[in-house]
Amino acid sequence: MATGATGVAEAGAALEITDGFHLLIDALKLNGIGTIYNVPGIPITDLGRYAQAQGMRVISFRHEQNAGFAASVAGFLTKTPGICMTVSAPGFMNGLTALANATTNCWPMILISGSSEREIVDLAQGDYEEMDQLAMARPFCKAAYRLNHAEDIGIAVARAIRSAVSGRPGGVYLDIPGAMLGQTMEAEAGRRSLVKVIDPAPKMRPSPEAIARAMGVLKEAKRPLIVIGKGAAYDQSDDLIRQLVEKTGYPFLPMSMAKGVLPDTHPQCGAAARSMILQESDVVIMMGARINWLLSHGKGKQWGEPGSKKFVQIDIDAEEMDSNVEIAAPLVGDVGSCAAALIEAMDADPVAPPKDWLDRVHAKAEANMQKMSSRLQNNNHPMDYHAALGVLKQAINDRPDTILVNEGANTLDLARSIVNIHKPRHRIDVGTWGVMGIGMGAAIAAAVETGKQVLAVEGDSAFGFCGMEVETICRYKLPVCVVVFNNDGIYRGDGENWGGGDDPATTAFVKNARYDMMMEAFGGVGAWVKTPDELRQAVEAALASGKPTLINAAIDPAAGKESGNIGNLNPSSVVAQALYPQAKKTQG
Ligand code: ADP
Ligand code: TPW
Ligand code: MG
Repeated sequence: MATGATGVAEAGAALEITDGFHLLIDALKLNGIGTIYNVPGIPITDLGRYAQAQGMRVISFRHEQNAGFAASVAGFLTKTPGICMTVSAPGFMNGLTALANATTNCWPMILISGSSEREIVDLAQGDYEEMDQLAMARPFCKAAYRLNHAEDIGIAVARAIRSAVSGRPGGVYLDIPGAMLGQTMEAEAGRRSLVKVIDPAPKMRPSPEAIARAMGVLKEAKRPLIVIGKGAAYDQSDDLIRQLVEKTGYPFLPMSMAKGVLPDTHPQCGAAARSMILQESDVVIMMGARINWLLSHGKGKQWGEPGSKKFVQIDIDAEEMDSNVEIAAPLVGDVGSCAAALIEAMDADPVAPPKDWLDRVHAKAEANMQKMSSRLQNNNHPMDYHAALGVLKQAINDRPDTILVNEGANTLDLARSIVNIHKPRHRIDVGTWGVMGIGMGAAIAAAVETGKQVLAVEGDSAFGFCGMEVETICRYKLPVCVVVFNNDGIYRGDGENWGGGDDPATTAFVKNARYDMMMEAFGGVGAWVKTPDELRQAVEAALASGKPTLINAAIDPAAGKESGNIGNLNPSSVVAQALYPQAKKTQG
């Protein structure tokens, strides 16, 4: 008999009690959370079972890091914290990387971990999976709380949700001592103890003075630019962003996970003229994008003459302003409210669309795209990245509802610039840290949260960090097609052992590895393809069928570059060139 969350019928009399397990489930459900990304074990095995019995979707993973990545991506996609649930010490630690990554990316997530007996942990008496998890978690998240009493569950969950989504979103840790889950309470008192969070992420409107200041800067602009970041994608005010961009007539540049907020094919998209617009623009509106390493900290050659730019920055977090360069006009608020206020100001006092500038950006973008287009159709043998990505670009153009997940080095950098995205939040990648291993968690979360088809384009190394989750994809029958760009290694597959020994190069993998057979091992579809035509057929079949599929795409081991587009970030050794003749190949 189903017990229901709040009542256990005993000996015919309705003994209305509830317990920590069920209060936690009820608290999550009350706040609109319907999915848990989980790896079972003591003390949370039954929590997962009960959650499933109570109508929640519980997706059990093979490794907590992937469950955590999935939760964080669910948070990005839905503006509701994704929930990752783990066991104590080792499971908790495995989830912690994802929690830290969520915080770094400003994605809301809650890591709920079971923990051992407080009294034993605090006296370091060696409990099962003993660890002071609360203390460990603190530096890696926005907030960390421990729940000692079942009657506090309602308020603790409310606090965790609000901490995760309000202001700048991020990761929150909730520590659940196992004993607490079994505590009982009178059901009615339990119901009353639950808290529904009202307005968890209140709108933050910029002040009229701040808008006037920004308008003053925009009025002077000759070569303006709008940089759209994943904070804007997260905000979901897609219509307002489009209105603002179109009203200004300014070219825009999407950061990687903001591709699709406006379609990459939009006439004002300047992505294909990136170098030129970054260098030559005189006023830049940063919209939910930090001026961090991904934008060379707003300095250096990439940004043209020092002092040649003024920045208007829209961000929910006031502390982000002036983090790297002076911000002439800070707009502290949510993207939607700031965009609406700017639109209103421009309705009253229009800015002139910079036609000549936009024409120049167009011309440059066209020329660059032209140069690229023939490379995308090459038939080189072995297949190179460009030919393979030409096929995937077409596949996404044909099915713009497909969510693209992307990780690797060359696989990431080239796919980001080649594959157009047409809809908001339809590209998920390695984010601010450039973390490898997010791919399968992201693909699973995207499929679960949206019900849409997912295409995960993975470097063979990147895939290795999370590949076991293909079993999860098969088990839950998710519409995920994984394409592994198999170049036999990290960056390239043709590395040598610089000491001349028998061990393989540090960056090389087994040649001709059959990743496709991993998917087949669990009942999914596998394909090993070596030409663009074979790839096209396999992708078509996968996207048309929605079946879990892994396409192992053989890529020329010599086609990639060391570290993809960011080889310049590798530290250099002054003696390497003299010591190792091979260093020339990777270090130029
Ligand atoms: P990207 O990597 O795409 O450049 P970042 O992750 O560096 O983007 O920046 C995202 C920024 O967006 C963060 O500074 C964050 O504070 C901000 N942000 C997050 N949510 C919102 C929101 N709803 N409105 C405004 N800014 C937001
Ligand atoms: C958690 C360092 C950055 S990119 C990469 C590694 C290991 C793999 C690149 O090879 P791949 O792609 O995926 O085969 P390709 O097309 O260039 O061959 N550990 C973590 N994160 C990062 N970023 C690394 C290591 C890294
Ligand atoms: Mg590789």
